[in-house]
Amino acid sequence: MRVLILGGDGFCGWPTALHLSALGHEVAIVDNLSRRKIDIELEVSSLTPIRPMGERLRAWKEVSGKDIAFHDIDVAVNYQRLLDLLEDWRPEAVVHFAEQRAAPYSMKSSRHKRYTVSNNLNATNNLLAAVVESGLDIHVVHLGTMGVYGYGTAGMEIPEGYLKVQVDAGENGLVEQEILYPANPGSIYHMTKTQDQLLFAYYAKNDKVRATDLHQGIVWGTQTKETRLDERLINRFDYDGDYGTVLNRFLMQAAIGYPLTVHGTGGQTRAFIHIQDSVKCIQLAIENPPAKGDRVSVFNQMTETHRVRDLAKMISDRTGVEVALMPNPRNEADENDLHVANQRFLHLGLTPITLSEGLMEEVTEITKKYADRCDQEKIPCVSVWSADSAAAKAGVPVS
Ligand code: NAD
Ligand code: USQ
Repeated sequence: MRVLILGGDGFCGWPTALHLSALGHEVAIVDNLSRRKIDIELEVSSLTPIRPMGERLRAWKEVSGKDIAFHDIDVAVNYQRLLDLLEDWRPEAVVHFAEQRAAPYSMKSSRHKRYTVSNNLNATNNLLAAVVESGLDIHVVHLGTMGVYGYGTAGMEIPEGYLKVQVDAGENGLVEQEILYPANPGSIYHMTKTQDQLLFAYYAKNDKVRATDLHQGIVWGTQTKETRLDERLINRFDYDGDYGTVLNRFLMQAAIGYPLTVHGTGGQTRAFIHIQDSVKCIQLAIENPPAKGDRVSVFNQMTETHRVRDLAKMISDRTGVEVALMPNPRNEADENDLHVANQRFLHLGLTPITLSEGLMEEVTEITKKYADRCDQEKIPCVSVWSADSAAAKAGVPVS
């Protein structure tokens, strides 16, 4: 299959491109390198020494004998170049990772909010409009987020995208409907993903675009089978207060003896998936497209849930590093339960990789190996959600 990967230079996109290429798919990458430019803005860099795109692709050719083409296109801005590429290369599937994905970055200032909204919504709308204008039958696979459901305790298992509801319609009795699960975003970034959902629903209904939306949990780990093959293929590892995600941050903090930065009480429960399973899920999604005319196919792309303080305790018990309870810079529930349905991927054959000593050890090894690249001043989360959480600006532990 010909698969175009938008955002193929990123943390999830790069290992996905290699995985699909290794399986024999013809792969091309589109990326405007905005994530690398944001590193320059934030004066931070991936803990792992990621190579420039040209070197990555030459190394992959040497290692695998396979070519991956690269196109430097801003899909949120350069609609015509995206359309020309679809018409010339005629992909059968497009995997869409090309969005600004950090909640803290999206909350830094009004400029960051506006950039995130404009980048993410235009990227998605441009892709869908270009698929329609090309007249090609292209399956669009989008990386969404578990965060579209919100993080209150739902009191039920979160279904895969759709919720059955019964409405009391008076004399018409009870009306049953299946609706998109009510959106409840916790940041401007998560809000863009809830709006992406409506774009997919609309284009699937109106233009019969085949669309799959993957509601992904927090991705942890860094290496996959393919990125391990050569140092030059190494994947990105974000550890800073804006882009670093919780489990990878804790593993990295433990490796350098930095107290684990738990926000608030650490009572937040979140969904997780290892990067190796993430690339496998994307493979399964492109191999199982919805029929033309179907509604958007939604999968919950996660394998396990954990409470933040439990993760911290487990890592602290393993390594002896202390836990520091920090004022929470976000507006989010202090405590929540989370139960998530993920049967759709399990039925397609996913055998989940769950948190294991071995995989945590691999992350620890990598973070130790590159510890000298860590700028400890970049570890605290200094992006605050509102004046209420401004006290957190100081980044001072409360215990
Ligand atoms: P990332 O920032 O590492 O990668 C995104 C890539 O897209 C970057 O290389 C960036 O340069 C590119 N990009 C952004 N805007 C673009 C544009 N307008 N035109 C072209 N390229 C553009 O992020 P990631 O961690 O790989 O996440 C990929 C996707 O998966 C995101 O949409 C994110 O919301 C979703 N996701 C990520 C996680 C996670 O834990 N990392 C979890 C759930 C969902
Ligand atoms: N947290 C800490 N300490 C830290 C960092 C985070 O306690 O040092 C807490 C946060 O307050 C939050 C939880 O850990 O309660 C998760 O934060 P995170 O930064 O790991 O994840 P999040 O902001 O939700 O975003 C990440 C990705 C995003 C993706 C999302 C999936 O950056 O692209 O959409 O995970 S999900 O969380 O399932 O919505």
